[in-house]
Amino acid sequence: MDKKLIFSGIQPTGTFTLGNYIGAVRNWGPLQDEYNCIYCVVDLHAITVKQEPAKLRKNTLDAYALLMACGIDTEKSILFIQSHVKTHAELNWILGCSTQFGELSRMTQFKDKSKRHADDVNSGLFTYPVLMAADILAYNADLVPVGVDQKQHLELARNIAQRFNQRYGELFTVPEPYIAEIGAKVMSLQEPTKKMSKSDENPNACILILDDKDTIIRKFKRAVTDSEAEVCYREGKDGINNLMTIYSSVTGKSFDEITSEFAGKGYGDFKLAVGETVADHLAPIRNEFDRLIQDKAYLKKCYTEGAEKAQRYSQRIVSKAFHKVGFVDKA
Ligand code: AQP
Repeated sequence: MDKKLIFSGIQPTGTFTLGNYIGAVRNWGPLQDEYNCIYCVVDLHAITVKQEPAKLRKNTLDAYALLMACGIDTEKSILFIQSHVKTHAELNWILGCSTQFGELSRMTQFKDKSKRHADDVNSGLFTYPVLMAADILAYNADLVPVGVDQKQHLELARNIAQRFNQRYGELFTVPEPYIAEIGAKVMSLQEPTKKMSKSDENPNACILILDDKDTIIRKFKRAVTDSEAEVCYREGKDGINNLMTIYSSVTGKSFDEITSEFAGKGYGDFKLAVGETVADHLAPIRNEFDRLIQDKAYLKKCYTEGAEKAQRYSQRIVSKAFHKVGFVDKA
């Protein structure tokens, strides 16, 4: 039987956080042996909030190299930059005409981001999930590994695919989410009821995967917890629950094992252990990133080849969509 197809993307809106890593990117590498994988840096999505052009260009290259440093192998997977492949924007338009205003208005990410960026509630921010549907459907992906925060967008992509298929005849695969059991939502270290985000203005709120060891330990030491002193996973202990989730997903230990390990010890010991473990886990990624980012020619070769493969792959599906909606075929 043919291998199933995986698609996922990440925005180059800053260095990846530990949330991006644990909730999504870390799982992408191991999937390459079992599935055909297509991954991309979604720079078109990034400009739905204001970006400084030079910084966006740098962040995009960094994100590409970081994905490689996290284990994406360009010999096994297609890895490319979204704006290099024109089918995404083309299919975005077609799918936008099969998406209702009301559906988009219900998206919680739009509500959150339009509050956070109240001076720039642009139409790209509103139609972001349509472009995300186009990213996925242009490849007829079966599975989409994402963090829990993207589940609602994926539901919408499924609805859009079904609606198009009903209206114009079968074309799109209806994709399934692929969500990690532990760490699907890593929370802010400063406000543990809020998800950890690259664009958080408080640098202590998130661990960046390129932070050095001292910085990582310092941020964990400052993490907001509670006034008890018991390391256990319980409702209401949001800060500790988050640290336990992080520790568990990096060490593979269960919550019970973690509770036993820190029985009789204070939060200080626990935070230090989490910090050291995370820093040691991320060190090889930082080293590999430092090596890759020096070699711009190699990166260029990889992303150029990746875009060519992605264009060829998606063009077949998007041309069929053009035909189905009634556009005259190009000679
Ligand atoms: N805190 C998180 N916990 C688990 N998974 C997360 N993801 C994001 N934050 C967490 C997952 O990371 C993947 C890539 O996300 P993205 O960059 O495309 O967009 P995002 O979800 O908007 O991520 P950020 O970090 O919050 O970016 P900004 O601040 O720019 O909006 C997705 O699979 C996402 O689920």
